[in-house]
Amino acid sequence: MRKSSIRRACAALAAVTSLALAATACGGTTKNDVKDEGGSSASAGKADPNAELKKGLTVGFLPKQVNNPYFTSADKGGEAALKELGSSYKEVGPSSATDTSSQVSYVNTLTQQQVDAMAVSAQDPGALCTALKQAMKNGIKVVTYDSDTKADCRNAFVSQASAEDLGRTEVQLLAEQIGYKGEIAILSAAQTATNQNTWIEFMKDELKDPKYKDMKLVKVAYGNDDAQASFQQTQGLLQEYPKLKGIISPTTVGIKAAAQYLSGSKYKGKVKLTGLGTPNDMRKYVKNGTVEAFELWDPAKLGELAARTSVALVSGQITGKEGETFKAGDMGTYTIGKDGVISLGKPTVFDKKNIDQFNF
Ligand code: RAM
Repeated sequence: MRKSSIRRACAALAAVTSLALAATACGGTTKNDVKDEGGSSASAGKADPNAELKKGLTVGFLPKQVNNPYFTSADKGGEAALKELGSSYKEVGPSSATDTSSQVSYVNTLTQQQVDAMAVSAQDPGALCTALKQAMKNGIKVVTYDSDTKADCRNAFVSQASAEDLGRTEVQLLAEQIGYKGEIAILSAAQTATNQNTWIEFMKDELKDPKYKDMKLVKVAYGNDDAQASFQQTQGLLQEYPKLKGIISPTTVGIKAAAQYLSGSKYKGKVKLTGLGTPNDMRKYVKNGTVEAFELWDPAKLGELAARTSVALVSGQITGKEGETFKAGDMGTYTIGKDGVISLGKPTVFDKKNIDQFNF
């Protein structure tokens, strides 16, 4: 029996006390009790690709932010997949994308509740590490999705697309729209967000190419995935840089708020806007000429893949090591890449020609 009462007590203790205290109080824990002591690089045991998928599991989803439509779609995808697989879903999470301490508490709660796996979109790369490692010590499989932590703080990361592709293509999209000339700015989410910061690094690298020599990145602003703050940051950017030619907002909350601001201003159609948005949020701004093109993946598919990865880990089909493969239902076969990263696929670019074909 995996969940002995001793383990449950130790898990609860460990989640609310320091590691050292829990280790002392629960001393004598055998290697079999502690299934997995580390993340992707340190996962114990060997994968058995033919292992049967377990049923009756509970997987907890912990998004960056619960009241963000992007995560509502993503987590619904996870919920539907778990239902199909005969397991249960639960969702917990903060309402602000900058409430890292709440995210830590939610990890501890899921650990105390002895879920079988948790799927986490990290607000901050390092802040959750201690809590996530504690969860793994208690035999809970940890998958990050959308926004990663450090590689040794989880078993696998389900990534939306190649971070490099996303960063570079957003610069390419904007460059085409502004004719490779002029001042540009980035409107991001939280300053600590692993996913946005990784993409921004690739944007900066892309801008080093001589073909962008007449483009200048003047500022990276942060709207914290808050609609009002993102709206105000957009307004502030245009006040500070009246010659601004374009904005990249690699966040669904940010791009929507920026589009809303531009659409009602004298800058509509003149200051170009691209980035990552949902077709449903952006449709009206594409149709009214505020936005030409932007991109995204299907959030529900990301959530589905996070759920299927969680169940494959708990079932022992994979451990998170590079090269392991597993079948993710109708989504097909996925191979784990370097550092335990599983990539959903390529994003879609939306514009007025194709936007009506999508409903998310
Ligand atoms: C927001 C969040 C999320 C990001 C999307 C594109 O909803 O910041 O983490 O992946 O935008």
